[in-house]
Amino acid sequence: MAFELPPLPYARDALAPHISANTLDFHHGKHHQAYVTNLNKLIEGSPLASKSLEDVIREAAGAPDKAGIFNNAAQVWNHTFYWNSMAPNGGGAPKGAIADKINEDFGSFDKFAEEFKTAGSTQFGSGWAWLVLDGGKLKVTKTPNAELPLTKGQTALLTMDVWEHAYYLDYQNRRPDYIGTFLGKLVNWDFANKNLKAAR
Ligand code: MN3
Repeated sequence: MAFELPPLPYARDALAPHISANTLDFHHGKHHQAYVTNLNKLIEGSPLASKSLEDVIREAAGAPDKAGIFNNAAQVWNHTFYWNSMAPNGGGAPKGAIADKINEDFGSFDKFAEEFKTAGSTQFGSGWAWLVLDGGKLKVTKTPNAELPLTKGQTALLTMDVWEHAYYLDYQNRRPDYIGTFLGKLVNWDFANKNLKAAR
């Protein structure tokens, strides 16, 4: 079974004006689709073709001859996770278990937000900012290119794409504005709560 591009969990214009339908047309319809297409080509006819996406990522991670497979498989996973990390009318302070855990592990929501903004804005070049659960504690991390928490023994709770293709059509070079909007208007705390519950 070849991997397929999952549909967006909302309409293409549902995140506007914060992220435009034009950005989602390219980012989901072209970039995410290309990772799926490339992955399928790279694993066609190999034993990896019958494995789960997570198992493909684990097997390809750190194997120099499988770098292309890792990059495309991880980017398929990362983008699906990213779409779900946002919601129409999202953003702002969290509620529920994730709110309590953020207060416990970061001291306050503002401190978490500051760390998350710093991670996103200091990731040089392409990559991702994450909220993860690591050894029972919440942490903010950043990863370059396609790298992801799965191969580091961490559970991802939220992610923000900071590749230029994620924001350039709407924000041009203003990455900090995109990050501020992600936290203020887009972040899907229900998804983070669901991931936290599943990890406990
Ligand atoms: Mn992307």
